[in-house]
Amino acid sequence: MNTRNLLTALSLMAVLPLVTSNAIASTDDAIHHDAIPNAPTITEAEFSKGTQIFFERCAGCHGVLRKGATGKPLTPNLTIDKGTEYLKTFIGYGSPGGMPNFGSSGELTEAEVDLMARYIQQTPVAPPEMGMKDIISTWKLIVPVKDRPTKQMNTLNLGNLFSVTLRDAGKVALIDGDTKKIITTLNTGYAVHISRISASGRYLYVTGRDARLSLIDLWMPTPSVVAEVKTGVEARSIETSKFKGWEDKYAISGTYWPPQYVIHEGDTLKPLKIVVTSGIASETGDYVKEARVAAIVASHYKPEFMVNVKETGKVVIVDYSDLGNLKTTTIDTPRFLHDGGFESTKRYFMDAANASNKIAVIDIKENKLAAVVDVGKTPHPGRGANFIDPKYGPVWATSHLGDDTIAVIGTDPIKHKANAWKMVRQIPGHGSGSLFIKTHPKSKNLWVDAPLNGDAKISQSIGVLDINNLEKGVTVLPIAEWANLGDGAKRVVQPEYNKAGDEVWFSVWSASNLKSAIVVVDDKTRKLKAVITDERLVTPTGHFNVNNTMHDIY
Ligand code: DHE
Repeated sequence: MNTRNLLTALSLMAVLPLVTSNAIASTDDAIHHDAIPNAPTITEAEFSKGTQIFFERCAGCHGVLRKGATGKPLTPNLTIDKGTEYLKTFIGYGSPGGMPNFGSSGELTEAEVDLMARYIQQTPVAPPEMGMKDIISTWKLIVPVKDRPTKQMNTLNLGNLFSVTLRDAGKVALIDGDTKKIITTLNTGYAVHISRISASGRYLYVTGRDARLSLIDLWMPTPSVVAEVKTGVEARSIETSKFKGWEDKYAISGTYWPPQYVIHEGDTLKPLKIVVTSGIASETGDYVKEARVAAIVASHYKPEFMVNVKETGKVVIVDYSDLGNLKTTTIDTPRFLHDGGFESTKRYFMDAANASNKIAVIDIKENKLAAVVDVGKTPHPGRGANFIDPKYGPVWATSHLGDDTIAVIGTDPIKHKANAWKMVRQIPGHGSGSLFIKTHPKSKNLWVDAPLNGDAKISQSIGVLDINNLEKGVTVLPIAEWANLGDGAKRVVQPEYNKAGDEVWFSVWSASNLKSAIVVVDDKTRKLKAVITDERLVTPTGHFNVNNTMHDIY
């Protein structure tokens, strides 16, 4: 484990003793006494290690309380019946439904797979809640606004800058899209998840999986972190106010744990308002404590954020024009909401309800559910891809975690009414285990990855389709082979365009002790343009172009 992971684990452990666990302080080889008498034997030391591994690798899909969402529920009433051997096979080899192969990929050792199979048969631990006092005590204003530049103090072409997640290093790398050189790497939270950019293009917001938010001022002579705050123990989303007149005013962060969202001052991250998302689920009427905040998007039409509450199947539209009298509209959708993005006019939010195999279409002008579209198994669009289909007009597309199809949905209810909110095509993609799909208004290519596919040939390559000839099917490009990194498990993840829309960037994501790379492909010729390698490029995953992220171009 690297030092950073160790520190994170230690800080997490510092939190967990406050927790409703049955653990008793004891020596390392003491047996953990679980509330469930027939849970398999596990020592206190193993239980602590299991808690750490579960947080780092499993909680994202299965939930802190293990009640399930993208992944299956793993509560002891279910896992004990399955037994340790069965669970070991699942953890070791994964499943076609999207469970990663933690054992055969080398991410967990045989002993760790065995430990985790026993760990998930114990009673889950619930980390503590965090209120305003707890959150504000973590807030660090590193450079106050008055001490920051009043104009851009560097000569960088900020629109073509990429913020690259260095997952296991707990950093982001800022890469100059023109020269392909790393400008700087900056310390952020553990396993950074996404970067988002303020409406003016000046501030970059980064969230760690550990809910540490970092605010980076791109106008500094060398862009640097000017504020930080920790809003919980698990998070995936951050967004900023984009409506005219509200540029850079607010940021909003969502946490998986505690289940809530926080509105922050845009230029300092000071927390201003916390709203808890636990509540009643849309389809079942059940009370859900762990109702986690997944994707958040910002309206360009009104001073509003759209907040996905995963387990309750609700999109909460938050009007940020008056925080003291907060107005919200709650839209019931199928569950479980995960990620999504706008169609080309940005009036409709195409929102993946992944466990229901559906896309919920939210009309953010009228603030209501416009449609629900059946797609393939476990849609996972990232932000999706918008293009003009030669037959069906304007469309938005998603690929899937659970099958190898691409769903193409008509998005123009005015000129192509008959196709609107219908899956007009279901075409073969690159393989199941896909996470992201992308195109650009200037491109005729549709790129689709499959990093979680069990076949290394598929997870290490990319599929590309010609938008004007979708029937022709996928052409496969061996991206990892082009990176020429040698042996070792790797995954090719997330197509992302440069500002001009003539290059596509991919991460070749290897283990933290192996070499990784960013591969840049010429969009027109589909030929290799550049391979970015650098010893600082540790486990690159998401990479976010400033201009495209700022304007929601995808
Ligand atoms: Fe992500 C986006 C959650 C695993 C890379 N991921 C998102 C979003 C959510 C999410 C809710 C949308 C944020 C938004 O738009 O506001 N991701 C989760 C999980 O819960 C999950 C399944 C499991 C976990 O433990 O985190 C998960 N994600 C991964 C990965 O393993 C990836 C490939 C590598 C990594 O860095 O962890 C990964 N997720 C990404 C990326 C985006 C993302 C690159 C942004 C895509 C975009 O184009 O905006």
